[in-house]
Amino acid sequence: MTVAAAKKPSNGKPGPKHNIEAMRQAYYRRIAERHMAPLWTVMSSIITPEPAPRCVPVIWHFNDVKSLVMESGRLITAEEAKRRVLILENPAMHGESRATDTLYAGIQMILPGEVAPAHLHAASAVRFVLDGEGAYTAVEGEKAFMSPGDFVITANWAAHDHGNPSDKPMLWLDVLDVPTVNFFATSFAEDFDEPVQATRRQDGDSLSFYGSGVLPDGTSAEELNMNRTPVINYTYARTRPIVERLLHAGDIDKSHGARVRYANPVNGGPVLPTMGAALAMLPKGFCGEPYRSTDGTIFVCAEGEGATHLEDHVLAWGANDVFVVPPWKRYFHTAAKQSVLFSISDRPAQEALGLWREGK
Ligand code: 1HN
Repeated sequence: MTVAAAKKPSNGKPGPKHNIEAMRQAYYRRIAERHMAPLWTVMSSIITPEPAPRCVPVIWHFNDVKSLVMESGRLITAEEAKRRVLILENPAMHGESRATDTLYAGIQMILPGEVAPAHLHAASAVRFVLDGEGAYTAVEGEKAFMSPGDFVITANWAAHDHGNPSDKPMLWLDVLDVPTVNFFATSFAEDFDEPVQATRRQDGDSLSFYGSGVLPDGTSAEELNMNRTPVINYTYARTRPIVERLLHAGDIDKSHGARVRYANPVNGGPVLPTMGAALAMLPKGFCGEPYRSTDGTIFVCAEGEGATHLEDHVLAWGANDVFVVPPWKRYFHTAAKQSVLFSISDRPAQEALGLWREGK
């Protein structure tokens, strides 16, 4: 029905229901042509009373993942691919390269003798090592030789390349803030001048200089206030004994177990402004209290066996399985064996914006 055909109410008030509805629809079509829309038809879907994430709970079991990732090694080299990665796609967002609403995740594999050429970009990356020994990530001239459980950081605009001088393939989980960077339309990227960066520091220098209770003399105020950590590798060899100590000390959070967050050792802040990570040890038989928070979280089981229970899902995990807990979904962990869970989320970004919230 056109506007002309809709009967005009004589008293100036809205007319019979069918008339007013037809008039509204015609009006909406007219304003749409001018790139406008009525708020009152969408208000409750854009201002939801509670978070309405798109991502759903999902788990990738390492046995499947490893054999499929290894197969890619026969199809393309790391050099041709630049990064030989299988993206972990959230089933609710196929084709969008997202594990959660705000985070990208993938499994990267590098074969003995391969190099993944140096580049740099606005997105920040973290890696959690799953399998192999002795491949490295070079970040701004420091090669971090990696072992399973290591947590390696490539902050935004830090030049980075990977190489594998060992005799075993290495696999790791990459998590990047790519969807966040692209939400703000702030992506920039460049290839580095050389495919392999010249080594300017020894493996472990960044930890030794900035994460050992001393600081290089002359560390500037600017370096003290950086919004990202100067440490590029938080090794499992150092962090695991700390959560074990917490466990033995009885310092066990009722929901999260004996947990530490990875911190910028210079100022206590998160490792990156956009992403924060934690490592937790759950004692055998642990049954956590339900918890929820607004940060969508990617977990990796570093050791052990257990399950994460959500309202309508049970994610049963073992070593190297990767799984997603969506924002504001209530969950609790159970551990059949003593277990270690690594987790990463967008919590620092939410906190910086005053949005982060947690609850039972
Ligand atoms: C990247 O630079 C790496 O450097 C891995 O290893 C995964 C996914 C999207 C964009 C850049 C890497 C990536 C990535």
